[in-house]
Amino acid sequence: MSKNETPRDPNEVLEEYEETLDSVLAEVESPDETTEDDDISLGLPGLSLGRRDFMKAGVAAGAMGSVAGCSALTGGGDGSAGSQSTPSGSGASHTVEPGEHDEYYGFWSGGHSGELRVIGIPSMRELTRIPVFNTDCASGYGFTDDTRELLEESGGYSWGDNHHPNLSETDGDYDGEYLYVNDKANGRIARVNLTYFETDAITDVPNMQAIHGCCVLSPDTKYVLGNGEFRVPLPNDGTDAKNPDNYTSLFVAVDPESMETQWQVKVDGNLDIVDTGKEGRWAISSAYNSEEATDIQGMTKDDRDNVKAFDIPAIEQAVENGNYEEVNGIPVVDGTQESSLNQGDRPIVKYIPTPKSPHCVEVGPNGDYAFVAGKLSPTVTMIDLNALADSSDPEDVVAGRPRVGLGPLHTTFDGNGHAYTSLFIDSQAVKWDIEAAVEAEEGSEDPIIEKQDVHYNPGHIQALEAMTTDPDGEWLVSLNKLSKDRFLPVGPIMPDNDQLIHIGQGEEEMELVADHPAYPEPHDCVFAHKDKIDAKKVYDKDDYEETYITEEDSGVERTGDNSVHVKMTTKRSEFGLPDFTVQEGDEVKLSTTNIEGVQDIIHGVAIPEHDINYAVAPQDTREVTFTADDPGVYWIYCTYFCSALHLEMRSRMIVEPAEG
Ligand code: K7E
Ligand code: CUA
Repeated sequence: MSKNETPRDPNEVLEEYEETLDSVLAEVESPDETTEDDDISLGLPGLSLGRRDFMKAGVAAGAMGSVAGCSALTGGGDGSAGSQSTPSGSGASHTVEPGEHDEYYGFWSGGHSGELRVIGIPSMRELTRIPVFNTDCASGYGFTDDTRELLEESGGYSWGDNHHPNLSETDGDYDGEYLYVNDKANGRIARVNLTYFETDAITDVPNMQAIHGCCVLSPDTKYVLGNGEFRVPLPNDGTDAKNPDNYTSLFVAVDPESMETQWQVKVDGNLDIVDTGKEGRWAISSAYNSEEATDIQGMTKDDRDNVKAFDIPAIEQAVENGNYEEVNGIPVVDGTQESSLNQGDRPIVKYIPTPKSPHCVEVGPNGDYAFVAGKLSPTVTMIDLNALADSSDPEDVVAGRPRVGLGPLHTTFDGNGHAYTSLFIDSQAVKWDIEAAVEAEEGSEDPIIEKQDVHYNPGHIQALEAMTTDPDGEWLVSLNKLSKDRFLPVGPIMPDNDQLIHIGQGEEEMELVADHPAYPEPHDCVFAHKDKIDAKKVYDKDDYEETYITEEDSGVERTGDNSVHVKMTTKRSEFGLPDFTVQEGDEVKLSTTNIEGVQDIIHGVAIPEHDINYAVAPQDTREVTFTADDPGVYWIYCTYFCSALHLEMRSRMIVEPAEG
């Protein structure tokens, strides 16, 4: 909007949004029908909205940033369906006493913050953060030589948008080795080493722009798989830029060890989220743009989109037979509907028609069904993975389609026959019976057991170890996009709200137990029992490449006319060198080893006015290379409060003026 244009009435904007949403939800019967029961007063004189409109208002409020009267939400409500208080309930406690440990690790994607967060369950305490696509001042990730190179060699971007964290699996269970996560923004996949909780590899996947869906191929992590969401020309080099018909979406397989791109499959429409069956054969991807349009009206035009079922061994066979085109060094297999590879009795990609613009795919614990949440359709489509191989009519593979509520996005499982689906528009978690949904007619609400209000507009929903073959039940987290009135106001950019819900073993009612504000913006999370992760507390120097430095090694070595290598140790409470001298213009390589063997004694190496600060954990060695441009004295100091003499833990870098 230009400066002198009159700002629009927020209510007008809201109305316009509602009209758009109504038009895309046209297939929902009587969408505006509300009952007495559902009425929620907004607390504004003369204004009363139905439950559905109330939640929609929430969505629009988030998009617009400000809506008059939004703050009145706290005063409103008649205590019915939208009650915002925490229920007294059955007394399920998520308290972890001081000094006690959580039962589970939760790994949260950090969205466009680029980082991951590690949160203990059930306490919801934040344990640490793992920088992945961002730089991080506290750890020095992106500042030390190895981590800076990692970011530079994977594209040199300063941010990423991680959505889907996945733990490596052996025999369908978490093996605690690695976590893989996508970067939606720049088409990358990163790996985090769970021995040290550090990012150790990032692959910039060729030919793809937005990698949205990301998962590992169960049961043994043969590949890390990624979905291309944004259609782009192939190759995206300026040709066909104005010809969207020729854009394409790719599905990619990355090797989990080498992190190299193995092959890609080109499809019709686009690709959104992906999960795999439990037997290593099927990867199921949702999609929302079978129209292949470039604007929202076009993308939501058709009543059907296609879920794609990738037959992994069939694709591998095609690659082996040389049935591909090589683009930027990667074999790209043609998986479009017209492709000859899809005409025989073993097509490489099956296209399964699904109601309008579905969102997520999650495969249930026993691997029988893939659950495709409708997003714009109020249903979840269950795809029978056992029927996929032999069925020629794609409709035959639909095992059930319960009507669960408005805006279903994601589904999770308790391992006791129940599915839990997040309802973005209704702001609820709905619990339903999987087998009852198979028995029931399409569109039936009978399988629904219970609905729990959440606050507000949930995206992912995740129960303990729900992505393994043997989920643990007990706790579920609803990752809500908006918190609105749930926390003290902190300015217009409000936290998200991750809510902890007790589900027990599925026999009890769901109970909301805790709100947890989250910095923007988590999408998904994954939980592993603490016994499955073996995090080291001290580095093993055999695990890294840099040369370990002893106290005797501390010193300055001139390595060229304009370069020096400074080596020094760190320990309580001194650096290996009280001072060192370099010449103006020298390229300085500074190597530091923390020679302590005691856990939790970290030293920081900060150099003022040189943009350098990094952590060195016990027995770790880190290197940083920089240019000493300005003559002068620079106090190097320790940034981790390591001892009573921490403030005295200093060294001096003296930069002598160049001669002449
Ligand atoms: Cu639904 Cu990127 Cu998994 Cu966000 S995605 S919510
Ligand atoms: Cu070392 Cu503070």
